[in-house]
Amino acid sequence: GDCYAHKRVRSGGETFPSVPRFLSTQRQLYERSFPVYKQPVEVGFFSLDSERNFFNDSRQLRYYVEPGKSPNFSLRDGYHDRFIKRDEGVKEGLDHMLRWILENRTKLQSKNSASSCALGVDFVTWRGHLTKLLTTPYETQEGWLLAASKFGGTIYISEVETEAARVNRESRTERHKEMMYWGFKFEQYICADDMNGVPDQGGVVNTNEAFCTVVQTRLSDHKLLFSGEVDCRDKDPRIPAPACYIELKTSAEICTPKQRSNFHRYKLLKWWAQSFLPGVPQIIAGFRDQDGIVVAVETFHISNISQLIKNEYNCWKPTVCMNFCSDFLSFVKSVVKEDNPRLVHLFEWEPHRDVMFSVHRDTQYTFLPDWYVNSMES
Ligand code: 0WD
Ligand code: CA
Repeated sequence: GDCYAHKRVRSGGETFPSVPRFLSTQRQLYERSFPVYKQPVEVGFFSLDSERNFFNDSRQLRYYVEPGKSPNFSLRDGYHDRFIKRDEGVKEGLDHMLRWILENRTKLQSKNSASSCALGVDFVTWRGHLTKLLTTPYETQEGWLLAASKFGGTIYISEVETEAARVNRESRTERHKEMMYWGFKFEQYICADDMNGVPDQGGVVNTNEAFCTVVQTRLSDHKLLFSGEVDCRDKDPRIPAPACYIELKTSAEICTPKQRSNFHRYKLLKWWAQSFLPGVPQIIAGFRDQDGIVVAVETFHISNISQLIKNEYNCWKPTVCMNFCSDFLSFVKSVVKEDNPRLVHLFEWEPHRDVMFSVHRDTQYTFLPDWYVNSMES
């Protein structure tokens, strides 16, 4: 018969009336049929300019200009003299998204008017936080901390930097810092500011600038509203968002079967998760050598990635990623019951462990700003 001790459980530690205290991240628990994931719909967008000012428009949206198969871009160019880096010590939390919500709430409310809660969605967060959830069952290096607060019936989820991530950030080598620039430089080589323009390869790279799409969708019974940064779009104005968007990536050139296998097993998982969530259909990847020269450019269609990886032994599965995310959101809903913008449940996870949480009232973890709470309540 059943031996409970040998059964694998997704979540447990219940005390009456059944609030689970942890959530397992073991892959095999999430190998079931693919959950419902509605086609993401773009409900809006916003821009952050060179000084990180918010604009409720698409002024920072750029246009893709095809680079050709082997373009010889030097990604090191401009690192010392034409690079303005965003201050990563400034923690913005969900603020830009909240600003967008305030300025567009009538649009959202009329769209979701049948719903009981104010915004008509269960969760508000950044796309990047959801990407971390999708990849959790396969992650062995980096843990995460996600703060959650319920306000007006919606649960807001905002990342908190882990100690380990802070130490890593503050101890990057000069080489690593330069390599982080390479991805932004690649964008500059193939993006134009105007539909009929050409890339300005001699311009300044400023990582304060961003264009973000805001999409609405549903995962199982979780209505989601999230925003993600988009690198550029196809020039053809007939393609609607988010199908017109293109994600740009750089990666080390692949020279050996081992490197190809690692690329499929680790990098494609992160690339797939990030673009699948907002419905971005393709990735343009620049493969570069040790000296930061782009030696090849390849297109990856998100819908083909799961086929590409099927030959890898013991590889990641999209269904595990999506089912884990869905179960995590159910877990959060079961834990975060009190509607209170100053109350934070801090969900924490370390590789090879279960997801746990702790409770914080009116502490430094409170992240919904007064300007947002007051404005939503009036
Ligand atoms: O303060 C924080 N802890 C975070 C802020 C964490 C995650 C995101 N953000 C903000 C950023 O300010 C950025 O404007 O959200 C925006 C992007 O959100 P996202 O799309 O949800 O983030 P993600 O999918 O992780 O990253 C998308 C792109 C990255 O491109 P690549 O190709 O490397 O994945 O956004 C950029 C980066 O170019 N990016 C950031 N830019 C500034 N600050 C950050 C960040 N912390 N994280 C990613
Ligand atoms: Ca990118």
